Amino acid sequence: MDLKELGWDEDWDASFASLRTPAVVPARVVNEEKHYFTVVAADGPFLAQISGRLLHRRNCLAELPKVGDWVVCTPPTDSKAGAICSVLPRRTQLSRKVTGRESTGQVLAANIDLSFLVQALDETLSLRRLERFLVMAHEGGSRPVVVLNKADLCPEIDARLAEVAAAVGETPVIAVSARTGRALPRLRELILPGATVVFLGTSGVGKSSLINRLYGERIQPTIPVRATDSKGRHATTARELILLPGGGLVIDTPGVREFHLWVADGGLDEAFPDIFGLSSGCRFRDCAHRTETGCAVQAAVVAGTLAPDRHRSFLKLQAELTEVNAGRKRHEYLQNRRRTRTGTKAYLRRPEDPED
Ligand SMILES: Nc1nc2c(ncn2[C@@H]2O[C@H](COP(=O)(O)OP(=O)(O)OP(=O)(O)O)[C@@H](O)[C@H]2O)c(=O)[nH]1
Ligand SMILES: [Mg+2]
Ligand SMILES: [Zn+2]
Repeated sequence: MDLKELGWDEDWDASFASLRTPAVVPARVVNEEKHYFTVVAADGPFLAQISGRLLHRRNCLAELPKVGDWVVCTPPTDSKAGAICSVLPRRTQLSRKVTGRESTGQVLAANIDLSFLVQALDETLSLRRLERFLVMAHEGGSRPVVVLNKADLCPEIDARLAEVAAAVGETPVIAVSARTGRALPRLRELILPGATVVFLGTSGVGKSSLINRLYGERIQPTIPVRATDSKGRHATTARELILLPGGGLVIDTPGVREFHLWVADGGLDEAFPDIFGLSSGCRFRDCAHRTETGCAVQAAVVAGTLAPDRHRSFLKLQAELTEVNAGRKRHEYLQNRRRTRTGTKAYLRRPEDPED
C-alpha cells in the first residue's frame, strides 16, 4: 500500500523523521474499538494497542490516538501484539465537549481536510444546528461543506437552499440525494486523492447512505428513520476511515444528537462572517454585541439587515464558548495540581466514549 493514498506527504515524513527507528513504522488509524485500534501501514492493516509508555506520557485524553491520526507503531510479531508508541502532531481535529463531564474535550477525528455537514431536506433541517456544526468544523481547522441530502423528498429545494446559503455565508452548499444519485458526482469531485473528508450530522440524515453510494457498494449499515419525526436510530456505531475506490478517504461517524462546542478561538468568527464583518463598526473593540452602546450588530438587527434569530444564535454559541474556556482553564489548573501530587496513576483509566 502506498501511504500517499492514505494522505501521507512530505510534511508527515518530516514529522516522523525524529521518531524513525528500524523497529517502527508510520501508520494511519482507521478504526477504534474498545481496546484495539486498526491501523494501516505500508505493509497493510494490523491491530495495535496503545503502548504503556504512551499511556503514561500523555497529558490528557485528547492526546490518545483517534481515527484519522498518523501514529508510530511497532508492528505485531508472532509473540507480540502491535503497539502505538506515539501520535504525530495533528494538523486539524474535530472536538466537542464531553457530555456529562465538567471540562474535558473529546476529539472525534483527526487530520480532516473537509467536513461534510450533512442535513436532510425534511422537517429535521435546522439552521441553528448547522451553525453549531460550522463553528466546530472551522475551529478544528477543516473546511466545511454543507451537504443537504434527501433532495428527492423536498418540493422546494431552491427556497431551502437560499435559506441555508444565507445562514452559512461563503460555505459551499450542495443539495444531493443518496436515493436518486442527484449531485453525487459533484460531491465525489470534492474528495481529492489523499484528502480526508468527515461526514457529520445527526442520526438518519443519510451519512452512511451517501458513503455507500460514493463507494459503489453497501459497505456501511443504514436504518430507516422513524416515520413519525424522521429521526434516525443510530445505525452507525463507530467512526471509521474508509478509502474510496479511485482515491480519497472518508470518515463515517455515528449521528451526534446534541453536542457542546469545545474551545473555539476563531471558529465563531468564521462561522458568522456577517456578524464578524459588522463588528468592525462597533464602538468597542471587544464588543460582545449584547447591550453595548454603539454596537453595529444590534443596529443591524434593528435595521432589519441581520435576522434576529441569527443574532440570538450567535450570542448563545458565544456564551457557551466563554463558559467552556473558563471551565477548561479551571480543569487544567486542577489537573496540574493533582498530577504533581499523585503522579500519573489517576489518568490511566481509558475513556469511555459516549456517543450520545
Ligand atoms: N428519501 C431518501 N432517503 C434517504 C436518502 N439518503 C438516506 N436515506 C434514508 O435515510 C435512512 C437513514 O440513512 P443512514 O444512511 O442510515 O443515515 P446516517 O446519517 O448514516 O444515520 P446514523 O448512522 O444513525 O448516524 C435510511 O433509511 C436511508 O435509506 C435520500 O437521499 N433520500
Ligand atoms: Mg450511519
Ligand atoms: Zn457590537
